[in-house]
Amino acid sequence: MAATSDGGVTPAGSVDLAPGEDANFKLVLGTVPQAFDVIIAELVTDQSAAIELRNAGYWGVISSSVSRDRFVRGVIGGVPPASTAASAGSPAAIDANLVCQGPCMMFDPGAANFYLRVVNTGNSQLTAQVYLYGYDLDDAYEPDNDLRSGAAPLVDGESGAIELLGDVDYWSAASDLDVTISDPTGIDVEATVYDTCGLAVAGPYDGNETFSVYEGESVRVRAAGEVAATSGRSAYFVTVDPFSGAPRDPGCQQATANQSSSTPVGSVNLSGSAQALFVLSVPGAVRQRDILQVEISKDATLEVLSSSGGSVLYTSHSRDGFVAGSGSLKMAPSLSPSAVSVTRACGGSCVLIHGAASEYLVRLTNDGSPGSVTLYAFGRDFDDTTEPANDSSSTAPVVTDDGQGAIEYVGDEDVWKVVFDGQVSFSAVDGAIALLATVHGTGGGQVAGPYSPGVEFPVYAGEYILVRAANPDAAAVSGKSKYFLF
Ligand SMILES: [Ca+2]
Ligand SMILES: [Ca+2]
Ligand SMILES: [Ca+2]
Ligand SMILES: [Ca+2]
Repeated sequence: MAATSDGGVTPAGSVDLAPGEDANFKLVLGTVPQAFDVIIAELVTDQSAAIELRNAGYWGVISSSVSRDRFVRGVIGGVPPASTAASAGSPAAIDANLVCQGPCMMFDPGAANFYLRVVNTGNSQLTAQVYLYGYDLDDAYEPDNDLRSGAAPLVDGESGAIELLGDVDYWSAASDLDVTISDPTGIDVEATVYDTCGLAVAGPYDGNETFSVYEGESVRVRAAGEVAATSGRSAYFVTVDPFSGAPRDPGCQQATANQSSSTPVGSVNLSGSAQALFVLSVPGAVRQRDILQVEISKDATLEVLSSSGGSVLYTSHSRDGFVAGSGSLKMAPSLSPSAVSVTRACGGSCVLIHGAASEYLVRLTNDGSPGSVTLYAFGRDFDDTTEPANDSSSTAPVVTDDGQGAIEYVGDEDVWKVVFDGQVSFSAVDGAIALLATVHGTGGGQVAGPYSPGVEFPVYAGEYILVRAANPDAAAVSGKSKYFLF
């Protein structure tokens, strides 16, 4: 059965089916997909019937329809399964209509091949014509509105349609508004509000439900379920009313990392255990520094997530350190205070990242005490001055009488070369995260240890000492991870 380009004026084929009988057509789309947004397959009948769009191998059902009101992904219950192999169809064209005249579906074919199966699900003979034609989507904002960046403005009386399975339509608010998205006559829709950072902040709301949208936010409209329909059954309308001012928790803010440890990149007032979100952009000049330090002005939960807002990469609950993932840090037993001055401390929870990405999501969860929380995010050099040479035994520094380093980022390992036979004293700053030292032979194999800070151990010329965090997922600012090898 060949697709037509006349907008559905000419039928592409016909069926004459006894109750329970089906017919199969191999679809010949030719150049029609290049000339139109989508293909419509439609059976013109008021009788009980089903159509199924099947894949190139025939047995996979892509979508189904038993009504002019909608089509759904996959099969529809109650339609008898195919029991015979597909038969090849024959040619022809259609009738341009926003509303189908029987079971119908729209699909974007790409370069794939398809079969159409027509089933008589009624109790009497079904004689009907089948149309297969190229069609341009009626939603004027397609396909730009598939992305938030291509959202159309929310204006009273505007409309859109969910004409394809999986279609999403974004709308943007230029001012504070109350919005209602009407339910289409054929399918149900739902609306979700996204903040200026693209994070879902309210909804989903059903069709005909009124909700508030703040300036700069976006509304995403999609079908409630895996369903779509031609515009006559999937069109929805936008109603805009004066803002009713329902308050909402502080939304997301944009922040840009800098190179100053004393210049905040953002702040937020938080009460109780409220949360705040920042989308943190990290400019190239900051990424080129050794460390990106993300720090807040109090000991509360600081999480650094991948930019999509998906997985938690790092978590810090206090200035004492941080861990990869969402666990919490176990502290080493406190040692006697060190006489050596501490290089750097954080003023609150902080996370240090070596090899920063261009964007993160930063989430703060308040500790219960109300007040303003300040966010810092800055690029800086390692405090550990033997980085990155100490990452490899071939460039490792020599243990002299004042070897010192720090485990500043998750995964940091520091290798030291031994050039004498004797004793080495291993110590760390008071309150440091748990650290370990191991002794390795010239071939790299471990020959002694692990040792914890506060011990002396024997070493021989030619050996190496490796220092790392006891928890391989933990690290801390140098004031909480600095160690000494005497
Ligand atoms: Ca649409
Ligand atoms: Ca869309
Ligand atoms: Ca180090
Ligand atoms: Ca290192």
